[in-house]
Amino acid sequence: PKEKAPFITFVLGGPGSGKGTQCEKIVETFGLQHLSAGDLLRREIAMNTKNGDMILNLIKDGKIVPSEVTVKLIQRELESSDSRKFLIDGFPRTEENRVAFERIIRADPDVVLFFDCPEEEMVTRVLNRNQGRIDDNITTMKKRLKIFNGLNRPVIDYYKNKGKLYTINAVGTVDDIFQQHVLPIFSSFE
Ligand code: UP5
Ligand code: MG
Repeated sequence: PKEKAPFITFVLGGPGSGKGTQCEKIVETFGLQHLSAGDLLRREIAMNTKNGDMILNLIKDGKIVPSEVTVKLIQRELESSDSRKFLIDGFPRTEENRVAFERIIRADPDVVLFFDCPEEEMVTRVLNRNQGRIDDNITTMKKRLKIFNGLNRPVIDYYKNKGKLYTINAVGTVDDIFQQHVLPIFSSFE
């Protein structure tokens, strides 16, 4: 018998909007598996795989890694997991990413979260993070914001039109954002 399709949530929002932070809280409470596209790409750099150098050069410049590469990394994680519920964080970043996911994975997200955060707040958060990310500097951050506004906004609009988008006000404390905005969404799916 064919297995039931997994429950997929895409987690979108600008750089530093709090996607990763809120995903950790969702994992703690609801036990979904967290797949951060950025983390998967950074792991390729760290492991020096054949695409590692190419990925590093794109991330350094805030640019988008070719869809094929990112989707294959996500596919590997989905297929090797025992989980049936996934948070895919920071993907799809472009319409081309979205179409590649649909074509290769043959699945659609059930839910799309959008962490809506003012630019100046995102800049402050990213520049204060201090975890040694090569793209956490003001020059790259400006490029990341530009690419977010130009390429990711159309993806967000696409899911809004499909009725799948939950826009979350990403300003406030981590716990308040989770309790007030994120928790009710996932509670309704339990
Ligand atoms: N913080 C979090 N919440 C806070 C709050 N409510 N109040 C105050 N501070 C808060 O948070 C960022 C910082 O803010 C942290 O220090 C946190 O403690 C604090 P975080 O949860 O990390 O935010 P997040 O939205 O995850 O920010 P991140 O920088 O990870 O977002 P990006 O979308 O820029 O990064 P990502 O890793 O997804 O992508 C990096 C690069 O990889 C991209 O620029 C691109 O080059 C490449 N990429 C692709 O090419 N394709 C992909 O599909 C994905 C990535
Ligand atoms: Mg992140």
